Amino acid sequence: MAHNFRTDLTIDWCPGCGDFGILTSMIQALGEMNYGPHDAVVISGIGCSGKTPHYVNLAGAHTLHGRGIPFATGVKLANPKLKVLVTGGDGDLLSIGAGHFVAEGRRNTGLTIILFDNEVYGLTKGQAAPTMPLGMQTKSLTKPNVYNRVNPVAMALAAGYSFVARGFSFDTKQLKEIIKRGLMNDGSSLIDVLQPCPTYNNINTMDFYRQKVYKLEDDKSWDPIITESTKDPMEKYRLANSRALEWDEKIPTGIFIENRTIPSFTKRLNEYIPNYLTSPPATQSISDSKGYTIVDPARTFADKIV
Ligand SMILES: Cc1ncc(C[n+]2csc(CCOP(=O)(O)OP(=O)(O)O)c2C)c(N)n1
Ligand code: SF4
Ligand SMILES: [Mg+2]
Repeated sequence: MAHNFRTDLTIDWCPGCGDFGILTSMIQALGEMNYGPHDAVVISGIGCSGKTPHYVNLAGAHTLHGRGIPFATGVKLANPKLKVLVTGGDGDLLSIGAGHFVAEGRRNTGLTIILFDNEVYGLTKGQAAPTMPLGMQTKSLTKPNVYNRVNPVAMALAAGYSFVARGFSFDTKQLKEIIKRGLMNDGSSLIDVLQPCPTYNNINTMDFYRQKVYKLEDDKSWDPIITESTKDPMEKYRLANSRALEWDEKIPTGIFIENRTIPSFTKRLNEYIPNYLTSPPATQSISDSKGYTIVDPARTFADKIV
């Protein structure tokens, strides 16, 4: 029987919040990938977005603000067969967690990161998040924003994520397909999701996005996939970057880059640690039948002692 990916917990997001569409898309994507309860986990930081693991019927962890990526990296490295999803806000992933966000692109560990992009710190009552443009003033701010914004898609392309995409929380059909493609990627996937926060952000509303978003895939010549036989990968990056920077008139959604030539971090580790992928840490015993540890630190670190 197909696994039911929704827990029966009451969801406490505000009415009209874009988070609902993201959760629906995630749950549909997990179902259509035919995963079982032991195939995937969901890890989050702190924020309204951080509550997502409670609503998905999988193992998961609601960790610390900004620390979803390092926690998830540990999970993935211990058990590379798992699909590890990270749900985080624009504050969580691009402010306090920005260093981890960049490092994860360089590693390409194999995480599927879903960025809940509402331009505000929703949970803490609407302060300006790193995706809010300079000078914008929502109803939750006493003065216009004094910071300039970062563009998560351009940042992910620059950091080296092998799959970079953007969705809109109220286009669950497109978002579900993007999440499935991200989950199929062996390396790390960044999915920026435009998400209204009707409680604190009265500017980036559902109608605001509905009028601006367009789909990259509607252009039949759009081809974001890079393989070993792609003649000019740099041209694909140039095109992806220029689309990523579009914002004022129209906002593109869809897949910007899917680079299948970058080896995942777990494959790279396998070059250094014999049998890492065939017997990763999660499959190894750490205690005897009585529960006593069988790990011998002296033996583990023998070759490190000088
Ligand atoms: C170390 C630390 N600093 C600050 C906070 C307070 N805090 C909790 S959530 C949050 C921001 C949430 O905004 P975002 O990540 O965009 O998520 P959203 O609520 O918008 O989904 C902040 C600053 C915290 N919990 N821990
Ligand atoms: S505060 Fe904003 S982001 Fe948080 S649940 Fe409410 S509408 Fe959604
Ligand atoms: Mg936010």
